Amino acid sequence: MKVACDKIERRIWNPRYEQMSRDEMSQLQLERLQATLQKVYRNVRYYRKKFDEIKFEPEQLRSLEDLARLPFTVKNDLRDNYPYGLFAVPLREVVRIHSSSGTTGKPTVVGYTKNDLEVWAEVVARMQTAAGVTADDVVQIAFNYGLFTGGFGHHYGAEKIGASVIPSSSGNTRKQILIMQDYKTTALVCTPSYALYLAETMAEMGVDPKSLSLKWGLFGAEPWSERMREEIEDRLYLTATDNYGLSEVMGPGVSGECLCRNGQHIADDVFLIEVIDPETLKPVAEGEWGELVITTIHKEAFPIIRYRTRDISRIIPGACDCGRTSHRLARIKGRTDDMLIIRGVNLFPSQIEDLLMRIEGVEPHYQLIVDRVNNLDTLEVQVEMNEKMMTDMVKSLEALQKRIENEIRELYQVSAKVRLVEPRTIQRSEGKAQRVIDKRKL
Ligand code: DLL
Repeated sequence: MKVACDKIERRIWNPRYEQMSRDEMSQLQLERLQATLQKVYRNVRYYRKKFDEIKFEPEQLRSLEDLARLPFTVKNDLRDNYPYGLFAVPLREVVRIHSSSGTTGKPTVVGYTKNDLEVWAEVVARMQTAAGVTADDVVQIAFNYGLFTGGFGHHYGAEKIGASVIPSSSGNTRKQILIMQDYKTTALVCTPSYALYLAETMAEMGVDPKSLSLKWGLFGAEPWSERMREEIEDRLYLTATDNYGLSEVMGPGVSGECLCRNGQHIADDVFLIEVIDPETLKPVAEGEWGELVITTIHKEAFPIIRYRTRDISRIIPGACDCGRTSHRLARIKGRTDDMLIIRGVNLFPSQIEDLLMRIEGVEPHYQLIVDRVNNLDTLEVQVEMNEKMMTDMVKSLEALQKRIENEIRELYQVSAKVRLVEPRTIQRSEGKAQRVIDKRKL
């Protein structure tokens, strides 16, 4: 169910910042960047050392372009300074701590002052308003509440808007659906893969999604494709938007789509985003794809300078029809560390997803198994067939497998083996889906 962009009532949470002229915004960014650099130079030994090494003093920053002179910060720098080494205020002023575990090594720890929590709630309120949420909505937050930033991050934004918030957290899928029914949830907040899992469980329970009150779906925290959006909208009868963030720079709230759904609006007064070529580390041309590098310019406890996110996106040039003046991010294609290199060909799981979603007879549940056999990379795509396919097409299974294999080869020049598996055999996720099992790394 799509809402046409020109037919929607355009609510903007904070017109002063969301509709600021680009010149005024650049000036504000410069001032906030200068203040941030002063602060980290004074208070964080790690940054002082890095700046001293290149003989950079914060006063030397005269323009936003000068930021490119500074070194990057990477995840390992956070780990090396575990747990509090990069905090820019004494722990006494920190009122909240989150962390993200990742798959290897020590977790990364981030902190927030009272004011940081205010700013966080503010940017999330803007993003949720852009996605349709108002004080009249009942917002069910099915993200984990805990060290992960998804639950608490969305929670305080929705409360700030004045919506009725249901902190259902993740898991308990059947109970989530009962809550949705009984409490008349109008906005669902979770990962896109969990939204699909909810739809599937509804079908099992005999709950008709049309009988629910869902209007808005705010999905994020993992890569997903445009076709996955269509699938979720068709199954859940809501309007789905994408939103992005990461714990190292704050959590959800970095950017989010408005109902025009033509890129995610960045909270430019809080985050400075550069796009670089991950090989040369130089900025890409305007509008080109590359790795996002984020500097926070309005944080107290845990400011971060030129953080290499590993996320691949691009800035969409031009203005949005919604009236916001902010820069916009294209849908995140994936992470450089999730990018598969199969016999030299680069491939993101989201590209396979996009292809699979166009093929009749298969479900949007898939997993990619990568291995190395006799020194050659192999890719197996496991994808579930739907019930109908199971019953009436046993003969043509092989043909379908071949068809998908051919399409992958034609589109991405990768030879993959496709294995159609029975419905409900691929593990469902209550949070971020695991799309890739790379046995080469095990
Ligand atoms: O996932 C924060 C978040 C929570 C964002 C809820 C949106 C909604 P982390 O656990 O630190 O934080 O993971 C951050 O997840 O670097 C991306 O690789 C990925 N990611 C987040 N949002 C999106 C998105 C939260 N909309 C990492 N599309 C990021 C694609 C996303 N990838």
